[in-house]
Amino acid sequence: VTALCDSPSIVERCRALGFAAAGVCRAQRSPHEEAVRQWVRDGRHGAMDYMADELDARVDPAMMVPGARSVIVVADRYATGTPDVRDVRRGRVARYARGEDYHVVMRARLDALADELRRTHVGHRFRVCVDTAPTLEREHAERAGLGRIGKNTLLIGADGLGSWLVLGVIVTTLELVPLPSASGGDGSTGDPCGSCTRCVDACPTGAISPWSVDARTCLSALTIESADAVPDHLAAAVGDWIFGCDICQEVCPHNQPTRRSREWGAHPAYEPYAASFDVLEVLGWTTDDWDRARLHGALRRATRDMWVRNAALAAGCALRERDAPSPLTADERGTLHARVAELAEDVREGRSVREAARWAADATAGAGG
Ligand code: B12
Ligand code: SF4
Ligand code: SF4
Repeated sequence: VTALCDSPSIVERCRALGFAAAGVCRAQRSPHEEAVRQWVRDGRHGAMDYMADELDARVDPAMMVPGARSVIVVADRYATGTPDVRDVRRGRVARYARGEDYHVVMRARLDALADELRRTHVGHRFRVCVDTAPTLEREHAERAGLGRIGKNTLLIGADGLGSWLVLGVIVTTLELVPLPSASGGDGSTGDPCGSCTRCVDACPTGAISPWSVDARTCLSALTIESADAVPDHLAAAVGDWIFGCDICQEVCPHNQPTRRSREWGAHPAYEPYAASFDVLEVLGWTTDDWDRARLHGALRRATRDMWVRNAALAAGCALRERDAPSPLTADERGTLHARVAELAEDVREGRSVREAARWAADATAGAGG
């Protein structure tokens, strides 16, 4: 086993740990600091109050880990982007959450790496972070050569790797020499989009302006991060998403299957076991049912009320859907409509659930929405 003495040996160890891509960059203050602060000033962080906290640390790793000199960045590929077989009776889960919880899967391996580094580099600090600390993971990844940031704000790996990636970092006081082409790709930097605007055009709520996402309207934020009622004008955009949204990645040319992209595969831990949920079933969930559904940590980020609210929105969309590939039968429409009408009147339910159910019940029970 080689000692982890330099960047190439660390990247090699990351690959051995099963990461699709890994790299090293200097810990530096964000050149986009002002864009980050403006995003928060504009309220584009929506319900995520934590994004307004610790901004100084978020834009400067040395504020998070005093004396930070380098960042080790890794990526797991969690999906290949195979199109879903869709059915309006089932609410889709965003691909990153369909298998095991990436926070757990990545953290276990990054902790092992950090422990090894602590033994070889006594006196240095190594802080592991998978969404768990205020830092700009995509920016570190871009700088470490894992890919480039697209207009949808996601990190797109080079050479067919695409954006079905989750990221993790180790911020350290250790001085490491950056490896710009560590992704195994062409190491190129700059704009991966050119004149393409597919994600901007396809986003059902218009949440994307190039290189910025508005979390007040992004379905991912509305279904996973916000416990509030979803305004009527956004409800119809939910479609068949019950947890998160993948549209801005599904349409991206960098995620279309090619021979090279197929070779990358996906890490086996993310093999889907919860790709979609029966909408009517979720509409009937009690808190105990939610608990018993064996949702992993990432899926439990949405509470029982949020799941039921999301299911009510998906039900409203299914009831309004005229051209679905597998439209509801008259009986199914009746049952779904009765359930949302019941929820809308149930005073034991919170406002977000009742409002979503009321919006769904506004669709007529008969054929044609
Ligand atoms: C908050 C957050 C969200 C929010 C806000 C999204 C956002 N774009 O910021 C919400 C809830 C909407 C969200 C949704 C999703 N998220 Co999220 N999210 C985060 C989190 C925790 C922080 C992101 C952040 O710092 N935002 C701050 C704002 C200011 O960033 P920004 O607007 O993108 O601006 C930056 C750049 O665009 C750049 N920039 C600004 N101007 C310009 C101009 C040019 C030309 C360029 C090149 C760059 C540039 O400067 C800014 C600073 O870097 C990160 C984890 C982390 N700690 O990094 C995960 C993270 C970004 N999310 C992730 C994922 C998987 C998702 C979803 C795909 C999940 C889903 N399917 O539902 C969606 C995708 C939606 C989307 N298009 O962004 C992954 C992304 C992996 C990847 N390939 O990039 C991350 C990295 C989590 C992880 N550990 O893997 N997320
Ligand atoms: S995740 Fe969905 S709603 Fe959010 S920016 Fe992407 S396409 Fe738009
Ligand atoms: S869809 Fe087009 S504009 Fe959007 S990230 Fe992909 S290449 Fe860039």
